Amino acid sequence: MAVNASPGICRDCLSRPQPGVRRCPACGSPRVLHHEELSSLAIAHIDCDAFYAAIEKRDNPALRDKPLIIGGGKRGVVSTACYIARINGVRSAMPMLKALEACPQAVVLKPDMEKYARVGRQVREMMLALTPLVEPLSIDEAFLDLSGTQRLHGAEPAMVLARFAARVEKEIGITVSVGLSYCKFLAKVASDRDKPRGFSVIGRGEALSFLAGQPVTTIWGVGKTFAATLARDGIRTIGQLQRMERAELMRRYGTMGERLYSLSRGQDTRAVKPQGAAKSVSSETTFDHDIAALEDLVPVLRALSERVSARLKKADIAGRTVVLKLKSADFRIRTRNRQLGDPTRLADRIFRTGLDMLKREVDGTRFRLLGIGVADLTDAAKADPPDLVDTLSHKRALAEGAIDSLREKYGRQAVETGYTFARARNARPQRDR
Ligand code: DCP
Ligand code: MG
Repeated sequence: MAVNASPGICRDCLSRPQPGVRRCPACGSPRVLHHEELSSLAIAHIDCDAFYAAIEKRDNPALRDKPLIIGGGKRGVVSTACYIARINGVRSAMPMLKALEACPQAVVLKPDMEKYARVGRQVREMMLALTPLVEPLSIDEAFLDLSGTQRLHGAEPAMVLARFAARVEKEIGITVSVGLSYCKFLAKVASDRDKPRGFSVIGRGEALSFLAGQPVTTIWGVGKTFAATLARDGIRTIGQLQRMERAELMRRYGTMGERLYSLSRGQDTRAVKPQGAAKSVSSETTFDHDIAALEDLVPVLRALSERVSARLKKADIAGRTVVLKLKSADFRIRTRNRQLGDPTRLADRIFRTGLDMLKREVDGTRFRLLGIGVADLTDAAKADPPDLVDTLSHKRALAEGAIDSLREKYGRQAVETGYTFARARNARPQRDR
């Protein structure tokens, strides 16, 4: 690391040790944070440590030094294990029997969800006191965007976060781990790097070299299956992705290739979206009779796409990911999604993307529900750029604008497109989300 020009932060007494000083001169703590970009990074991911277990230990100090497993209940699996139990090999989602084989001396408690939700809300309220831009991901974790809050807090985001972590310990009695970076992807990766009671920073300057050594599964959205696909192509590390061209990645992996390209280079422009902001706009319908045939599903899909589009246009927003939802006669839910090159609010693009996914799902299965929607919402400014959309769909976009204005004048039924005209006779009224 290069020379640290700015002072560090003592995570225990919150003083500012001089650059490079490892042990806090004020309190003697070794938990001193230094990073060259400490004063400029503002996107954080905060995740509570061994959340359920930490709450139970707080409420019963006799459990403090014992291995503790929260779980059992209906599914018979581990919800979480404290870090002592983890040393013995216990993991979340492990069958309880296996967990107790690994750690027979563990204390097991059934989850008390109401209590955990209450603590989760408390933590969230403390986050909201720092910035309105808090995006919860689950009961115990959230993204925070602290850009532009320096004057309000009289300190840079890193210090605000260090104070926050100390305050959660003191006032709520559990610990958190903080990841600080310039984008969501790396903030989340960072928070996981130094658990528990961690504070990890990934700056712009080190993003590429840090990522190069990571496995592809570090990338958001790369699960076991996709990692296996990449491994078959000889790709195991993010460094390998960094050396590939965008076109090559897109040719091989479609829209996922685009994500591999940008995230492998530490490029992630997703904004922190506060709670309450809509996450998706969708519309779905349950049929009176189950439908298996594509030609019967298509008009429904078209009508639903138009509803979604109308709501996007009204709210002046657009979505970058099209989501298809199907429920089969035996109540199994399938969702498929596809990311577009640019956000859209056009019924035609939503429909065509949905149709493409729908075609792959039609295999004789009888469906009782069909839904379509868009996620990854953005404002409409960047939606459907005419120069990037191919000429044909540009014409369709213009036609769609014309249809919209006619409908505005004369009502929805005034203009039926070829698809909705044949609207399935057996669709019930739609439900919007
Ligand atoms: N949880 C669960 N089942 C899982 C994973 C998690 O019930 N398979 C619950 C229990 C956790 C809580 O959600 O306490 C938060 O999930 P995390 O993945 O953040 O796990 P922990 O907070 O327990 O541990 P860590 O310190 O790794 O964040
Ligand atoms: Mg957690």
